[in-house]
Amino acid sequence: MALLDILEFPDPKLRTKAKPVTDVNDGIRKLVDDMLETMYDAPGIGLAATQVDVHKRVVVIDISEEKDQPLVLINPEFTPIDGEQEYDEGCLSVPGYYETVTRVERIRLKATDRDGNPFEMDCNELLSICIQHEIDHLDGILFVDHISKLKRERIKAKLVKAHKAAAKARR
Ligand code: GNR
Ligand code: NI
Repeated sequence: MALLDILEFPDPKLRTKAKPVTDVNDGIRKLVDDMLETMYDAPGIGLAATQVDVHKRVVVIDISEEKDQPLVLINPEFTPIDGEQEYDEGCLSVPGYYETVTRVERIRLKATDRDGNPFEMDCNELLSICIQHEIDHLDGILFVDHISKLKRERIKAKLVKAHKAAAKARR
């Protein structure tokens, strides 16, 4: 297992559209294990491969209190069922910032598990939010794309400044 580096906004690599996984093999399972370790270490409730600069459609999620219910989603897709919900979202790629995002409340998820078996499930509440947030990452979309341009540009400027200060401290 290994901890992976997480890309941060406004890194243009976060805009890459991830490619479908054609074969769930040991290389994909190694990526999944490294992503789970990275997500639990961060800590976060989800992580998309895009965030660790791997442009394959792989997501890990664990919204459980005990952090003992990992969910592995390969080639995830969702269809909206109904409703809308607002939630103060954060993102490991936008550290320190939280903004209210409106998303679909209930969705039907279709994905493949770590053994290559397809499955479907209906999701609501936080799990639904997290799945939509992670699938956005695979399409190069961040939660800040769902808020006003003014707020997004403010967050961008602050993160660029923080990245410059961090780079300077490292020299
Ligand atoms: O850890 C995370 N928390 C979170 C809170 C509200 C909505 C979405 C999320 S996902 C985020 C981890 C992350 O950045 N996943 O891509
Ligand atoms: Ni995120």
